[in-house]
Amino acid sequence: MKFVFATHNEGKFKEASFILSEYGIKIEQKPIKGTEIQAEDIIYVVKHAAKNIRPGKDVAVIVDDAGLYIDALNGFPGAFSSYVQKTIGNKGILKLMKNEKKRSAHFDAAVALRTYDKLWVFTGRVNGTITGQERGFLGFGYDPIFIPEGESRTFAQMKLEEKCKISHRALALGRLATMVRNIGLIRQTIY
Ligand code: ITT
Repeated sequence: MKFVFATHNEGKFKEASFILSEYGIKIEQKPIKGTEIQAEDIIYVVKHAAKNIRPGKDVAVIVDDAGLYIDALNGFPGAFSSYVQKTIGNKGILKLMKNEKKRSAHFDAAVALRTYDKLWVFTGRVNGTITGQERGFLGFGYDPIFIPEGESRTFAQMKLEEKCKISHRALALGRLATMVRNIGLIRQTIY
């Protein structure tokens, strides 16, 4: 089975490659994602995108949609994280959070696996807090303003391997990979 990871986002692809390689799954990047609708629920978004992809019998396509949910902003930007990152960006978010004492937030990831005749969705969440200013240059997107629970560094101050031990994406893809192995979509060789 060939695994294709449908995204335009290079950072996401690098993380997914690392996470899934730990489970013996190799992926190829393709900038296809079906039609992406704007909806409040990332599970719905990912399901819709994956439904519109029709892979051949020997291909499985993975679609990933993620969002940052800030409690003091009632869950904003959430499912609209992509648009908000492109428009006001991290600086805009920090401005909205200026003087805000409540800094709690979480990242959610929803990943869909689409085969010729089936569709599965898995999710992952990481809780954390929003910083006062951007910190770090690694990662992508909102990483410089998010500190995961139990850490003092932002995701952008962590190496990819460190972020990928605890991230929303690692949890969701870990669940996907476990299912893939359980149903035998790939066969592991045990020496
Ligand atoms: P594709 O739709 O092509 O996969 P995208 O960047 O639009 O790429 P999403 O809609 O899933 O992906 O992401 C929403 C926004 O959240 C986007 O601006 C990302 O940069 C950001 N984002 C997603 N995962 C993230 C992560 O692990 N760390 C920081 N920011 C992230």
